[in-house]
Order: sequence, then structure tokens, then C-alpha cells
Amino acid sequence: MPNIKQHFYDRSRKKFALLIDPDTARESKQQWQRLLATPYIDFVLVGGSLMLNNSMASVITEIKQYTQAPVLLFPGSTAQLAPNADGILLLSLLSGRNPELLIGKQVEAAPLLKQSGMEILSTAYLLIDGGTPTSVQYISQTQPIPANKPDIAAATALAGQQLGFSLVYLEAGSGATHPVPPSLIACVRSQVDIPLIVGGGIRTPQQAIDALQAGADVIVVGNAAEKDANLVINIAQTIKEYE
Ligand code: 1GP
Repeated sequence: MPNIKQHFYDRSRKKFALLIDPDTARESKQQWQRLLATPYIDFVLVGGSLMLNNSMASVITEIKQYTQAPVLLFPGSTAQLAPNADGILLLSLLSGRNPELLIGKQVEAAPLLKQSGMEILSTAYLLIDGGTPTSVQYISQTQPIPANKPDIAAATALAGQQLGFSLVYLEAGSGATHPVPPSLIACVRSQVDIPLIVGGGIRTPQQAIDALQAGADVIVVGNAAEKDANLVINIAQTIKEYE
């Protein structure tokens, strides 16, 4: 099994992924530099819904100066495919019915990704209603799965596993009012064996613990890290020490 995938599949402990938005990476540099100096970061995701400048590759080069953790593309568009990342969460938005985001963009990206040699992590990406319309929802022109419909989320994730995806990502959307509910995470967990990434609107250690207890394997935090590095260091440490 390739390296980064193995790291996701090592279920002996829970993991933390820091999400850095390339559009705000310059302004939030002090915050993410402090986070990367801790021993709590398992993965760094880089991506965002927009791409306001052409900074992806240079932001990745900079991030790599501060961490040994794998730096993974978490692309909001094909404009974000920088070849110097270690890997990519190759997303297919399975919660939506927009063919471009189910398979179209992936076809466009395939030859470039092959050339880059980076590790590909096929990811069943499920948008869950987080209480407020999010950028992903607007940009993707898709409906999120209602937060009170765990059976739909579980069946969608299961279809992802049956189709051969390596990972499931339950996404409430960046800055979501409510993170993905633990009851929904638990329902998905009961149906799939592949690693479960959960993100969107996580702002406290308790929210992270609730998600882990429900069956999440990897917690992603982006927004909160831009605002309060100390708080996110607490969240990341809580995850590292979770038994
Ligand atoms: C968004 O799941 C990530 O794609 C992280 O969300 O920015 O709300 O932490 P936040």
C-alpha cells in the first residue's frame, strides 16, 4: 500500500489534518507556522473553494519548509493542481448530482496527475448540511445531504466504498454553523470500513472528541486555525492523546 494511504489506514490512533487556504495563507502564516511547529499535525491539506491568485505551488513550497507531514491537495478546482504536493484527495462529490464534480473534472485532471507522480487518494466526498449555505454548496451547485438524514449519508458512503473509493470525507463546509452531527457520523461508520475524514465547523476540542467517539478517523480544521492557533493546538493535542 502506498505511504500516505497507509498512514490513513493505520487505525491505531486518530489523526489531525490542518487545512490551509492558499488564498489566505500569507495572512494566516503566523498561525499555521505555530501549528506546524507542534508534533500534532498528521496531514496538511491545501485548497479552497476559490483561487484568487496563482499561489498554490509557492504556498506548498513554503509549507514544506515547516513540516514533515504529507502535504495533500484538497482542490476546489483543477486550477489548484500544483505538482509539488505529496498527494491529492481526489474528490468525487457523491452527495451531489453534478456530473462535472462526479467525474468530469477528474477526467480533465487525470493526465496531469499521472505526470506529477503524486499519490492519489480517491475520496468519496459528501456534503452534509451545516446549517448555513456554504461555498462548496454554492460553487458546486449541489444540495447537501440534510443533517437529519443519516441513512442517506450512510448509503451514499457505502456506495462510495463499494465503488472502490479509499476514503470517505464528511464535509459540513468551511465555517459551517454546525459540524457534522455525531449521530450521522456513527450511522456512516456502522456501514463503511474505510477511513472516515470529518470536517467543517469544528471549533472546540469537545466537538472533535464527539466526532472521534462517533467513529471519525481524521478531523480537519481550517477556519478556526486562521483565527486562534492556541485553540487549534488544543484541538490537535486532544486528538493526538485520544485513546
Ligand atoms: C472545509 O472541512 C474543512 O473543507 C474545514 O472546515 O474551515 O470550518 O474548519 P473549517
